[in-house]
Amino acid sequence: IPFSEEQEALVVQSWSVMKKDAADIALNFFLRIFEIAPSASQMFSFLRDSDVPLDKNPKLKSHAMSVFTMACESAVQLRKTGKVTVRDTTLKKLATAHLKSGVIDEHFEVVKFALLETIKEAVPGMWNLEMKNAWGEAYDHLAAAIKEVMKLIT
Ligand code: HEM
Ligand code: ISQ
Repeated sequence: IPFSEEQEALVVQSWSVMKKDAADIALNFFLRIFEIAPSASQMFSFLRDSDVPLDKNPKLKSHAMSVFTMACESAVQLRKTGKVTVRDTTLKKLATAHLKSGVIDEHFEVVKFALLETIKEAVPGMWNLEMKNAWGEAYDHLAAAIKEVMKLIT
C-alpha cells in the first residue's frame, strides 16, 4: 500500500509541534531507550565521556533530533517516491558510527518502540493508530537503509 498524503501530514504535523520542545523530546527519547534496554544505552560514548547531566548533553539533543528529522524526511520521500533514499555520504557515516558503537539489528526495534512512545507522550491529543503506523513505516524504511549499508561494510 503506498504511503499517502494523509500519512505524510500526520508525521510532518506532529513533528512540527514536537520540535518546539526539542530538549524534552530528546531526553524522553533517550530515557525510553534506557528503560527498554539499559545495556544498549551504554553504547553511547557521549554519555560515558561526559560529566554534564543528561538533559544538558548537547550531543544527546542533536543526535536525538536527527533521528526524528530523518524519520520525518523519510515520510516525505515515501509519499513522493515510494522509497527512502539517504544521501550516500550521510548513510555511510551513520552506518559506520553505529557499527563502531556495537549496534545490531535488534536494537533498531528498541529505538523504534522508544520513538513511538516518545511521540505518543509528546502529542497525546494528536496520537492515534494512523499516526503510529505512519511514523513506524517511515522509521522502518530509514532503519532498513542504514542496516543495509551496515551489512555491506561489515
Ligand atoms: C549515533 C541516528 C538507530 C545508537 C547516531 C547519530 C545519528 C544517529 C545522527 C550521530 C552520528 C554521528 O556521530 O555523526 C540514528 C538513526 C537511527 C539510529 C536515524 C535509526 C533509524 C540507532 C540504534 C541504536 C543507536 C538502533 C542502538 C541503540 C547510537 C549510538 C551512537 C549513535 C550508540 C553513537 C553515539 C556516540 O557514541 O557518539 N545515531 N540512529 N542508533 N546512535 Fe543512532
Ligand atoms: C542516536 N541514535 C539513536 C537514538 C538516539 C537517541 C538519543 C540520542 C542519540 C541517538
